[in-house]
Amino acid sequence: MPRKKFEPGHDVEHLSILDEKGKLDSRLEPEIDDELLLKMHRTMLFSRRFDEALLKWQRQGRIGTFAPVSGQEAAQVGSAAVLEEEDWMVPAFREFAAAVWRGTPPVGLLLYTAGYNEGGAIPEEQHDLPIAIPVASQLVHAVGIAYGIKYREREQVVLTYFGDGATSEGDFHEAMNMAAVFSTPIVFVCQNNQWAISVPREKQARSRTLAQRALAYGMPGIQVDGNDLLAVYVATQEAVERARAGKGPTLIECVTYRLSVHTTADDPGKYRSEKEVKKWEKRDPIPRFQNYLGNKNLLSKDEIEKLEKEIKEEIQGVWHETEKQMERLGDPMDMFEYVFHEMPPYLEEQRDAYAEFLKERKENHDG
Ligand SMILES: Cc1ncc(C[n+]2csc(CCOP(=O)(O)OP(=O)(O)O)c2C)c(N)n1
Ligand SMILES: [Mg+2]
Repeated sequence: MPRKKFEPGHDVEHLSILDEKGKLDSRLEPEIDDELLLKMHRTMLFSRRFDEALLKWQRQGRIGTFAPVSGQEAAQVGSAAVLEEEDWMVPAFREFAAAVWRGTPPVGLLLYTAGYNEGGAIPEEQHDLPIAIPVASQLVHAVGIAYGIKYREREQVVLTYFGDGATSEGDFHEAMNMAAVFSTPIVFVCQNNQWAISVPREKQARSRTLAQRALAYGMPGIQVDGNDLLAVYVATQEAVERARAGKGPTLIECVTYRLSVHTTADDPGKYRSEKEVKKWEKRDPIPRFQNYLGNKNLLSKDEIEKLEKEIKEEIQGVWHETEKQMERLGDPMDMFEYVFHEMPPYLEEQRDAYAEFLKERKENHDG
């Protein structure tokens, strides 16, 4: 036969369990204990309110730029919640909700956005990598960790986050290929939030889904409603189980939306319509999940109100604590640290000149 069809080995599915109107497909409902459901809800709500506070503080000139998470809380919390403590989480730059879930203190996140490098430090026992700004660069690091886990015959899994825009980077393809060829224990979570700054999803790839890119590398790929926490949780659980059982990587495409600005340095009004934003506001992952919890008699309107109040106070506390820490942190000489083990001579020269400059300035000031 001169022509025959190849079977790609995997199918690409779309998974949705709780639709945007809050209707549950009970056949697909996962068994998650109540305490975990409520903890996931609290983390999503905290992340949304923290995001809003950060934006306000940035507009007031108190902190620097950051990449808001609003709209993507279910994609992050629903996936991070599947990990065990000893697993690894490798973020890009928008993963504040996942970081909070993993135990990063919000004070650290706030310090980081205020420009204090101390805030970027991950507690030693926490298996997370720091924020990675160069798009898709974290994916190769994540595969390296997964390869190390396999080599040492450990039972850990790596979960790494990236955006729709990152799938056009060479690093994405290199990471996917190596992960599959060496059957490493890794889950790739693509948060397809429809935009890479001002570049829309359609200009990113011609393929119908981003999930189907997995097929070319010989790994399973699934697309989920990324604003449906239950669907994200189920798909991640399947992928993590597969990885832990030595069956290799998975690509999960979470279809979601960035409800806020790309970063505080951008004006989305210049490239996307109000109508589009309104459409996605109706698909907000948080009220949808609240409906679900309400229908299960786990969370009442009064309890939500109480929680909102508690979170507001907590966030005020985070600000006060951060302000206190800012008084004692932030040596400008730190900018010369942490990149080179042995500093190149030209940087040594700059460091010494800067130290001299600071000394003179202080003497003039004191004098
Ligand atoms: C290698 C590299 N190129 C360009 C940039 C500038 N940049 C920052 S975020 C971004 C878009 C990323 O889009 P996506 O991967 O969809 O993630 P999102 O911001 O939507 O979460 C770009 C181009 C960068 N940080 N790194
Ligand atoms: Mg994007």
